[in-house]
Amino acid sequence: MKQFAAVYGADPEGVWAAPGRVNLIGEHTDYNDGFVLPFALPQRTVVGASMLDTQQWTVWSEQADERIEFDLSEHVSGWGAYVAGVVWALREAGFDVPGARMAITSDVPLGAGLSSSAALESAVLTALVDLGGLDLPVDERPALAQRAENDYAGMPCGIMDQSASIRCRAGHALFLDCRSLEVEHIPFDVAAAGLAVLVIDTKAPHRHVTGEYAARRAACEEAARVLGIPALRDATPDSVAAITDPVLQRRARHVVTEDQRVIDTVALLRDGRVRDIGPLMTASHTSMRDDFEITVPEVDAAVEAAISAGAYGARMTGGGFGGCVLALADTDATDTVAAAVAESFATRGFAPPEPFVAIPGHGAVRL
Ligand code: GAF
Repeated sequence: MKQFAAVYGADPEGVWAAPGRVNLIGEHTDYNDGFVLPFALPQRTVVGASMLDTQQWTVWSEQADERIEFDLSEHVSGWGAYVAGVVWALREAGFDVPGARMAITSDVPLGAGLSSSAALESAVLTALVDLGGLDLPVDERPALAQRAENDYAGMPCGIMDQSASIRCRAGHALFLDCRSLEVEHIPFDVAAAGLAVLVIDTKAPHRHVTGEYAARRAACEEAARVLGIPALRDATPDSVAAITDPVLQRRARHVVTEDQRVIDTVALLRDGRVRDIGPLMTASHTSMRDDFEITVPEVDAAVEAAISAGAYGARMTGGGFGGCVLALADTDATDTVAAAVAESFATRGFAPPEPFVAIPGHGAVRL
């Protein structure tokens, strides 16, 4: 890895990579013990690393253009929290983590809702586990990376993004049961169906993301408490209809209907009916807009323009309050859809969106 050699004057012992993700459907269901269906992107975070014989970590990031050093006595903030958080979480789990020098580079867009932080955590985790020969099975790694983000970096996320970055397979979407952590790799070869998933980065600045995310999570937990169930995974449309607080009822209704949409999407994909998932995607967006209230004008405009231009379905992906929209369209219609969104944005005075076609990639690997 040329960056490692440039910073440290030697080749790394190894190079590891972990991808960003888009979520096809199943938003804000993960921390409700529900279902999600993400796939990994080809864009990924790459970590070159070598062991040190002291319990110290030196980390250089190309994107941050910064080199940090820490040991076990310090709490690191900023981008380094995702690295130091992984070291901390591994130690909390009882592992003897090796000290290391690392060089990190990434082409996962930052702050676009494509899980750049999960990609960083997952790449660092995979590197440290391999370097140290730690006995941590792959299916137990996402919870550890999530712990780094929850308890070290302070973001109360669910387990979807780290699971996608670590467990996805190329050409497949990951059907994850966030309660049992069982996965099924669902073939998702959209190109073979003459289709494409267009990702449109709306470039909308994220507004109050962590606070609003935590508020949604708290509302879901409160709704489950009111219903006397462990998590909203266990609610039904009828039980949700009986919640008297109108806001809690809407939040819970999103989760219950969204879980069902994931299950319905998987059933259609198993039948090879890719085009037919479009209406479920659009219904998911409507639910996020009206019931969960996590969309912003830019993502609503992008969804509307994409559908008017012929997309079979479109929805915001990720935690919300900005970020990216997915549109499912015929392969030869993606330019038309992208142009329609750009025109809509120009008319409204929004910054130009950035579209790209997403190909389902592979989870974390040693290169
Ligand atoms: C963010 C979180 F990190 C995920 O855990 C998930 O809750 C998602 O928002 C919403 O589906 O990406």
